Amino acid sequence: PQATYLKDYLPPAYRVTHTELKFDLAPSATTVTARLHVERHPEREAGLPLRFAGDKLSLVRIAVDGQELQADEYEVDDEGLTIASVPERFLLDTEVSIDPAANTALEGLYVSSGMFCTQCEPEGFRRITFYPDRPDVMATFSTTVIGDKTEAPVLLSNGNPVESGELPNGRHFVTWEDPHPKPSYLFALVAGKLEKVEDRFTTMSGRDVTLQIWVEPENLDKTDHAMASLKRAMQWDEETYGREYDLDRFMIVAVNDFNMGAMENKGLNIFNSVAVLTHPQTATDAAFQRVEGIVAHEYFHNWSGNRVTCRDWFQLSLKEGFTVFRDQTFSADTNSAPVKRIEDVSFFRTAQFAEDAGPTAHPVRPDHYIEISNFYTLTIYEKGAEIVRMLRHLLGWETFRQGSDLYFARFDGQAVTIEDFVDCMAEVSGLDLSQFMRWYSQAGTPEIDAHGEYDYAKCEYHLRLSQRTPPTPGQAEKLPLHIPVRMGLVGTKSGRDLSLTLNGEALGHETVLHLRDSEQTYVFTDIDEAPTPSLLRGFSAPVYLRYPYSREELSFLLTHDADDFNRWDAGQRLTMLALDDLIAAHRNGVEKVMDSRVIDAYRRLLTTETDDKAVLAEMLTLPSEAYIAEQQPMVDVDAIHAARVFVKQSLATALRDEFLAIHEAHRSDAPYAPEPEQIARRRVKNVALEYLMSIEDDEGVSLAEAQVDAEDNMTDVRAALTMLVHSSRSDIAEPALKAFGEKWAHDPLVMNQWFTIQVTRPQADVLERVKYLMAHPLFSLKNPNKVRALIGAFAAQNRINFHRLDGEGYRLLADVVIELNSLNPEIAARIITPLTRWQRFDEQRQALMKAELERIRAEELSPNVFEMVEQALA
Ligand code: B3K
Ligand code: ZN
Repeated sequence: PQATYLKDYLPPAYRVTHTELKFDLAPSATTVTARLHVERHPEREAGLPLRFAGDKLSLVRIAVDGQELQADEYEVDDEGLTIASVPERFLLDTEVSIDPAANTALEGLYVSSGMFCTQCEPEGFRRITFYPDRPDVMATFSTTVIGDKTEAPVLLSNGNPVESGELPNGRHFVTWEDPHPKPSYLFALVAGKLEKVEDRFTTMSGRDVTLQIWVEPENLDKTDHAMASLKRAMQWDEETYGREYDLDRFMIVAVNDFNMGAMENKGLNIFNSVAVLTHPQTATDAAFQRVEGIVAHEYFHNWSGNRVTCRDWFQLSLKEGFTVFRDQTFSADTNSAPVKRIEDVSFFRTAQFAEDAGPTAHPVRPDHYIEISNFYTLTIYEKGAEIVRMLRHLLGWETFRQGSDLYFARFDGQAVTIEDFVDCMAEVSGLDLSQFMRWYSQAGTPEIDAHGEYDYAKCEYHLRLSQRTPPTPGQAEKLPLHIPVRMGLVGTKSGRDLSLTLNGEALGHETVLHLRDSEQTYVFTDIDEAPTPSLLRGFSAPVYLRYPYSREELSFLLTHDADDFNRWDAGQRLTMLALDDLIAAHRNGVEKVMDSRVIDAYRRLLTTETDDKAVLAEMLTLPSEAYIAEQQPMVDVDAIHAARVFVKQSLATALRDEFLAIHEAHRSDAPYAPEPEQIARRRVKNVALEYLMSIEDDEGVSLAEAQVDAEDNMTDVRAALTMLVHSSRSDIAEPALKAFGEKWAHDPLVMNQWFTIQVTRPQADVLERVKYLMAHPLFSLKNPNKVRALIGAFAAQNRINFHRLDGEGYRLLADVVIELNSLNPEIAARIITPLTRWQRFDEQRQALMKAELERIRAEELSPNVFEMVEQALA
């Protein structure tokens, strides 16, 4: 496979201004007839051959301006169609035949649970028809869908329906017109036995929009939350960004087989069923919140992505980074803002940091790729969002909003670049953002070392910050970045933020330092008591921050920091210091001793009244094994697991009564609602129960046993069932699992949870369970959700067992990768990730993991898996 380079970008030789499609649907032989209005691109020279992409298409007919082409006038190869000579402007007619039923890659047109659906981003449209399948070709679309009246009573595509009718042989058709020019990746078609839930929204200028969620009939009772979320998102985007919806209808469809969470096709968003369906009995609080975030994310793309799109796929973060930032802010405004930030950052520091430190590290704007589908990564999405967030910090909200308005106004209807976006921000603020642009081109997580000194005599506080970004594959040398460091100084006596004066300028109680050099010292004057610095508040930049905090200082910040996020972070740091000691003790075979300061800190948390229960739940949650691993120079999976269990059990033993009391205080009889206050209560309650279950406290076990039968919500049921299955009480766990499995056998989304609960149990016999479940009639490698729920969860969340020293965990994953490589390359290339991180482990595991990667490399590989394996073994 060949790499594509950003530096080689050229506009296309020919573009399409209007696209007329006709689909005659049949599962194994669908005919796609296309009439494309083609013209030479004004920036390219005349007389170039025409080259359109096409993949797995059988060409039936081809004509230019109505004239059938002779065999020597065109050529079709594995990747597309070439016509040596075409007019400046012409109509291209083609007819191709495709096989949706055989499409297990789930790209292009495929069949999922008997219904036809599409996924075109990034390069799936070329599996539908010959086309300049690139985002800088934007056309209006007119699409006629013909299907069987019984098999496909509902026929959907982008835009507005303009005509429909009956056809011979029990068939019918609907014609859709999308007036907004769009790239092919935003095309969508759905046809099947669907039913809808409908609602309305009136936009700020008075447009009456019909909102529809289309699902299989048995899921009609699971759409309320998605609909409510959609309406909130539409309203929020008007109020916050001045963005209004632009069609008369907005549709969401739920499909069972889907590679990602969802897709923002113009006017017809297609969702993975797990990202849209919720019901108190089948979905957890976390699932409700995820649905809200994803519905909003896809909706927000209507402007950040669809109206203004990407010039080429290297600019992917232009739409994804900005849209993730928008959905994060939306969820923060709708729920607890500090908790949303804590959740996002703990995930980021676990998973994106790991990516940025591994062999697949890449810049937010990569300069080359082999398979673009491999670049829908945490770096492009989440680090891209952090960059946009930094811009917001640097500019302030009002100016940032002006920049956003300018961007949408100036580039509406165009396919643009990351520079175009950042230039708008520079223009409205007058800031020089040229150094800032390095965030897009340099991979790797920058490290900031901070040192502080208080000069009693002069009442000065000196803060020295230095930055460095470690080398990453292909990027040995790094330049200093422009880093916003939000900070305050907390008076050690008063416990309050001190007034900051820097270079004679009074800055209030908090400021944003612009770190631009590799080392800078800031002298704060008139500081009349010794402070403890609170740095990088709210995680104001995606960096590692090192500061030699003592445990006393961390305990102090945990109580007094005015920034909730940093208060939480102080707690995490304090626990991490204890964990570090325990990991070392485990490795050296010495007795583990629990740090009493951590116990004291937890006692204070458990016994101090607080309004924000959601923050409390986060504070009580121990860092995950994956998070702890990211903080270690070399990952010792067993020591990390043992140390974390030890901390949990020590806290549970020392604070048993406090946990019981907290559990009791947070129970509630109110009927389930997915609202922040209730969600927080359940979190606190279940976190407390988890501690009690870690020591299999009798009272804790009875509480868990009773909770498994909670009728009205999956949050409590799943939490309790997980605790039981992960404990040694199989006498209770096994019957409960069985009952659960029988009760929910008809609901695939619940059964996926049933798989996850079992494959994440820490017991050593779990691998047999994984294999057994892979043979379960409800499991299938063809369904990405099931692969993630079973294989993905085992490899990512059951670290001690995945990393077994006999290599059986690695072997199992490699076998799955090899099988998926031919079925669904995109999923194969994602699921392989844990194996690519071999450098982080001890020699024995390194050898085992590399051997599995070599075994995969020996297969005939898709470009997706090929690129991952080559990077991992480079
Ligand atoms: N834009 C889609 C990504 C789909 C890519 C699939 N290979 C989802 C999203 O970010 O909204
Ligand atoms: Zn997106």
